[in-house]
Amino acid sequence: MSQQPSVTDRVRNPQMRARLVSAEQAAQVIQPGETVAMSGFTGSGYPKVVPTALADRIKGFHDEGRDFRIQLLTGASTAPELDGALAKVDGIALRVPFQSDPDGRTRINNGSMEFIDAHLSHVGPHTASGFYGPVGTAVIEVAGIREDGSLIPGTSIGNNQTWLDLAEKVVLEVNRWHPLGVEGMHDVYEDLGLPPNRKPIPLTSPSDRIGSPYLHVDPAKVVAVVETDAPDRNSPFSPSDETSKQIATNLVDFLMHEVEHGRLPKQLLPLQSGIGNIANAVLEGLRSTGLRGLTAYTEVIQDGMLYLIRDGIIETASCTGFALSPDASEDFKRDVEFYRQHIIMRPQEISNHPELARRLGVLGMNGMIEADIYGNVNSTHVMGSRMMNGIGGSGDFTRNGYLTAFLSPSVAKGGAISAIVPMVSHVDHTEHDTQIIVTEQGLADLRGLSPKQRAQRVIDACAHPDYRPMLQDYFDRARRDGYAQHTPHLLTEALSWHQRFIDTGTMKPA
Ligand code: 0RQ
Repeated sequence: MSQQPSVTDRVRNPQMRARLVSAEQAAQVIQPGETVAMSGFTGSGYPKVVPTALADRIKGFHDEGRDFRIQLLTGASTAPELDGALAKVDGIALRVPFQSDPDGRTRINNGSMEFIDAHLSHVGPHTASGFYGPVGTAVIEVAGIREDGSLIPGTSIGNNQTWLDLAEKVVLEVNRWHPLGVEGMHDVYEDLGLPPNRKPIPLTSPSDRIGSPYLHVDPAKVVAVVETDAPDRNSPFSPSDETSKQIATNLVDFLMHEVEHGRLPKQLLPLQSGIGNIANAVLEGLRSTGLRGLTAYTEVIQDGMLYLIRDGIIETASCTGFALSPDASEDFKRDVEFYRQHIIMRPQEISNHPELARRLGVLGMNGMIEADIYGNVNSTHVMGSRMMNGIGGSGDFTRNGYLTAFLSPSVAKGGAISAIVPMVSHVDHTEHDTQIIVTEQGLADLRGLSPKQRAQRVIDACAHPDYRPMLQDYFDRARRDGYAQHTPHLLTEALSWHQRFIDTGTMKPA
């Protein structure tokens, strides 16, 4: 029988050890109506047992006909044990700033849960400025508590330092699942301040370390410490399909063309990559280019990026969290000493900082729901109304990066929806920010083009052949009959494709 490691391995501070309680006891500190700030970023480093115990407590209240809902802040999306458990019992009145849980999505879209979809770099400073009211309790997962009471972060940092600073009460979940070898991988820069007291952030390369490897908390605020041993969400990746591979090929060919023409350096620029199969296919595609010594300045490391680090193609990656499959997660844990030399985890205010994205010249690559012919992009809303996940970090990087691309299959739902439309049904990224649009059909480089030039490029390069003639017809008639000719539109028709889908189940005319 394997010997259970002693509590002192992970909770080395005696004062904190004295606060060890069960998850159920810890959940008692959270009161109805509180704003609760939890750790967690794209399914990594979120508390695993207190949220579930809180959900049970909330259900008990509801069964007795009593109100109990909270305002929930996190870094980004979490997992079924947190977002899922609380959404299922109708325990969340307001959610900020990003979530991808199916039950949460249903509640947001049936109107029973409010959701504020915020740029991830904004959430910490906006909470510190009081935009979301006072924070009652912070529930933060860590890998360990040191003798001096400082905290060893786990697989994400997100807004944790801000939550620890702002909350009245703090609950810590110490999770043995995190390898102790993560100690030293983090770089918590705390000197951010708010206007008018902000200073330049002294970071000039993705590999710079400018802060402390530890999180800090006033021990007097720590009301409960809970031990856990549970894995991050770690969902498996399906292998890239032909469409994702073609999108990746189109983008990678373009990047190599830019290198050949001296518009990008041989090591490219610090990569920022969204998550999902297309992003993974792009990272895979970079492997075959022969490029080495790359860097990443991104928010999430997923499988493709981890393996580029393992194989020496990416030298340093800066992030705030992980989104790994079970296999990649095992790889990370097994070789954590190696990865610690190549990965730096930072607060999301730093990983997604607009000024740093601009100065480092990030090369951004994110998914989208739809783009219009002029280059406006919708990352969040299906048919203008139904929230998918949220803007996440896509705006932080798109507005401020050096070269930024949006990637999507040209059609969705078996061809019933065109991802290229006359006018987007919701705008997250404007035509002023969008530079490159890529589908499996091709790539439109919109830099240096006027609106009408952009429209023709997007129709020719990116539209699916089933929709290309319809888009060309719309554009031609808008140029002939539109109110004005700078950005020609036919306003009564501009959103008619979306209405047709709602009415008939397809954007294609009968
Ligand atoms: O729906 O799951 O029901 O089949 O959207 O689409 O093609 O699998 O692509 O997983 O990359 O997601 C924009 C949602 C794309 C994502 C979005 C439907 C499609 C499918 C997923 P099903 P795909 P992806 C880093 C950066 C915003 C946040 C961001 C996202 C589902 O990339 O959330 O960039 N981005 N963060 O069928 C109706 C359309 C559609 C559509 C796709 N035009 N109309 N449905 N779908 N296009 C990470 C963080 O910031 C944390």
